[in-house]
Amino acid sequence: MKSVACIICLLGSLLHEGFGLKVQYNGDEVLKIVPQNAQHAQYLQDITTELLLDLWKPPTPEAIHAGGEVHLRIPSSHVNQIKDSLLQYNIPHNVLIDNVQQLVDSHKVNEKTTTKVSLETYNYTKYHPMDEIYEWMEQIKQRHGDVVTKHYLGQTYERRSIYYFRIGYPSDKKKKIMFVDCGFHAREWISVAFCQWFVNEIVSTHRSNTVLNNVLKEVDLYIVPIFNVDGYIYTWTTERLWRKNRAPFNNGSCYGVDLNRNFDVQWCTIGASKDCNSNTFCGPSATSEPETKALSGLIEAIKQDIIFYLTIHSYGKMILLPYGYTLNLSKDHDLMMEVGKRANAKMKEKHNNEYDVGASSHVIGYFDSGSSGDWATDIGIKFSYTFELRDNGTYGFVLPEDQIKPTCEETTTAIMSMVEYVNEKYLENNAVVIRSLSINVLLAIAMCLHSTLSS
Ligand code: 0X9
Ligand code: ZN
Ligand code: ZN
Repeated sequence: MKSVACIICLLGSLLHEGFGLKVQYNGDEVLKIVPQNAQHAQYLQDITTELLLDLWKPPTPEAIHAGGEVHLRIPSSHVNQIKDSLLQYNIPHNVLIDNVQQLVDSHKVNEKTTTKVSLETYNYTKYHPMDEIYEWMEQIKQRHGDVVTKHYLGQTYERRSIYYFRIGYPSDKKKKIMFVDCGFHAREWISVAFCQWFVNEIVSTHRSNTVLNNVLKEVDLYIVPIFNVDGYIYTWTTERLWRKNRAPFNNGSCYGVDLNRNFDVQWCTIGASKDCNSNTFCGPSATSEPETKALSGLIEAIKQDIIFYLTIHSYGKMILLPYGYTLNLSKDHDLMMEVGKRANAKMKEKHNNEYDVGASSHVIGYFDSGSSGDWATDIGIKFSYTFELRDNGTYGFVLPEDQIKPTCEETTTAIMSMVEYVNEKYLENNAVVIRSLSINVLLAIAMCLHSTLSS
């Protein structure tokens, strides 16, 4: 009798815990390590490859080099051994996170919500599970039909729907487009939180904000709030630190393509892996993944109208320009730097926080190929930026919820400066330009008067 009760109890707790499949990070540490020479770098590459360790920065072992910061999660079982070798080889290091599980657990407060999602009470300073985000998208569409339409982008590997919003006022003329996507990498939760924040910001201010009001007459914002739906769900149910999608390979012996290595641009030539165990697995071929097919299909179809392509990641506090696959600069690099630096300066005014702005291969410390940002540039989209939001590694992918608000505020400020740029340079019916014109005219008159009077 006792054993029956015990089994029932066990079954119950298994059900409650999602069959107890959740990967635990008890006692795991994230170390910041700075290899001083080639041997140090080699040692770090060897252990990450052999032990299949979870690299947080750079995302791929080949990219570890002397002088470059390495952020590495070490399972509790290996912490002492690895710290000992680091000391023995004199490799400088310190602890960024001393118990990953503890940090992960601090975010799980609202995991099981029974209350129905309502826009009035939706908390934009919390991370939300996928079912709530689906419900939120539906409600945004219903409530804000005056500016928002919701569209089907395509299907994930596990056959879930990916959606995007088109935000703008109806117009007879062909509209320009600013495209924003979030949630490429599953564990980068702040990215997904940002897109929700940003959409909310637009639907709540589009009438009162004159620039936005003006821009939305001639420009549509396309926003994909969450691209890698399967991966994101997996980070909630099973493995918080998952990065890729959930496509199986080699008869299910390994899973997941890095969606930011799967685009058809210099595919898998550098900074990507052909090994499906790797966090930067580029997939069996370019655009092999249904997610990649869906996004590149939509963007291809509207690319003549897209002025800005923005893709939101974390972490590292960077605004990255193409390219990741070469040190060469893109043809509009100087102009893009100007616009990027301006966004950064505006952002600094918000919370006195600055990001690094520059070509990806020059700034991030590693190469990559097959990224959506580089692909967008090479199909002819003029402004393509990859944002890496907060932080710099203190919490890394497990950014505490109290940083959602400041992060989203500063990022909104940065992107709004790009919206202002579009307003200034690309719109026919532009209030600010007209006003600045008349200021110039006034100035000219004043100068004429001045010179006539003083002569
Ligand atoms: O490596 C990546 O995919 C991105 N960093 S992350 O830590 N979020 O994974 C950066 C991609 C930037 N590359 C280009 N713009 N080419
Ligand atoms: Zn509205
Ligand atoms: Zn990312």
